[in-house]
Amino acid sequence: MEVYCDMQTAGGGWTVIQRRQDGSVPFNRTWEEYRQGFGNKNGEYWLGNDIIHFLTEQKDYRLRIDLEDFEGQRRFAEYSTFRVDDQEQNYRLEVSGYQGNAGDSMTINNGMSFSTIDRDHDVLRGSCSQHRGKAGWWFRACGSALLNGRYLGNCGSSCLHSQGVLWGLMTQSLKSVSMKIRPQSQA
Ligand SMILES: [Ca+2]
Repeated sequence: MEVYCDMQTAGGGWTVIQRRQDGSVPFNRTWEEYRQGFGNKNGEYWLGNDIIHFLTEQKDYRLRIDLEDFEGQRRFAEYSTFRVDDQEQNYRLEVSGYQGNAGDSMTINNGMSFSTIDRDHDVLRGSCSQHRGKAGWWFRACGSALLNGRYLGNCGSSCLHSQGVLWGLMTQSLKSVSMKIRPQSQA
């Protein structure tokens, strides 16, 4: 299994589990595709829920999210604990210990199962995935931040923002995002 490693950001040693940067890879995917992973390691991808589970089961991991908008504004969010359960538990998310300057848009998803367009595990009657560009995510309700939304590009106010790539204090659909993990024991 090949993955992209970020050896520069905040001490390096990060395994990148998700990356968006140009919209070349669609993220409106099925449960099975999110399970296996998709995209390519030198560009945009989702590593795959099985692998993310496998990694985060072996050791205690932290999560870092780096974000950039089309005006060059860069922010980050870090979580001291990040773990994803197996498929039997619908890849339930455990996340806590926010720090950063991007705002905390993940703690609200703590304890939620993963949802996709074809498997709805959010708390609402409808499908948040359907409402949010058919993305896969640990939706609780449909209004949450979403890093696997549609890559809308630099479309300003003409965008349907609710389906975009959105996070916390970043008000536009984002230009680039990466989610990366590193063992807690690593400095
Ligand atoms: Ca639902």
